[in-house]
Amino acid sequence: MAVTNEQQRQFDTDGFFLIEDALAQDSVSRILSACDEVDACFRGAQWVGPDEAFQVRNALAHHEEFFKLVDHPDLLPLVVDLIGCNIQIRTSHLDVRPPMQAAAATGDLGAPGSFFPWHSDGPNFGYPITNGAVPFMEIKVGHYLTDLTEHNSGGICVVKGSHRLSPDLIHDPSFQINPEDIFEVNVKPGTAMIWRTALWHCLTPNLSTRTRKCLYYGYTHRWIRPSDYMHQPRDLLAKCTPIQRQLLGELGTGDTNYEGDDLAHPANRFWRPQEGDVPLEDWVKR
Ligand SMILES: O=C(O)CCC(=O)C(=O)O
Repeated sequence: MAVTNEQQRQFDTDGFFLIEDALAQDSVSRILSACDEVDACFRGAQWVGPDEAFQVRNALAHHEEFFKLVDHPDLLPLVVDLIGCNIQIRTSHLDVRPPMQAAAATGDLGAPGSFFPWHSDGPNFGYPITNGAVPFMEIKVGHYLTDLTEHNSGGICVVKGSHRLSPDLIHDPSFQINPEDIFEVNVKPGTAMIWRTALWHCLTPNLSTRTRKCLYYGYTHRWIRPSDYMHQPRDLLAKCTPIQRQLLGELGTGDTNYEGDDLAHPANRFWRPQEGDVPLEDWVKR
């Protein structure tokens, strides 16, 4: 529907691509205010100090501005093109990273034991490794809301092409990441990154004077369980469109008969969707 040949090539080869101005500046400003509201609400309650990095999971349920990004009209078509239509959100998170002391920049980028070591995303016990790599399980859309154009401003770094390697190598002391493969995501506010979460990633220290704020939305196949929720709050689901309901892990019809009526042959409708369960499928066909 939407992905260009060049984006697809970058996604397959490097594991990610960037979209400048994915969010307009007025929208970035509104989302930044939402970040501050959510931060004010959760940080104190979790005893996190004002200078410490802070994360809120299942962010989409905590502010209307975060919820709106679930089915962004320009980005969702890219996601669906890349991973398919039988998908849901596994996780959504807000990450807030205040400036750090320069001492935090000593040591190697992403070293084990550092403030943010190299890793790829996955559940406890890991994703299965198939032919030496993680099968294509998940995409994240990262929204960068603050200025990250300077080196060491707390931006994410990814290792190009690392989705084609086993994450076990991250912990192999004899394996050296080629410095030329490390890409520091130095971007303007409003830029989005679409990436495979099997990519190895870490963060640079935030030695800028600005607090870095960003949001992530991870989309995965619906036969995988979400990590942030089993079911989203009822009041949130009640206001969803069928597509939003699907993305929030429910059947698009709103039906709660998840296994069908055949007691002898129950069939989970995430695995075997019935008519209307995957509204994104109809949307693609339109
Ligand atoms: O960019 C960040 O602050 C954290 C990114 C990350 O580690 C993740 O999304 O898994």
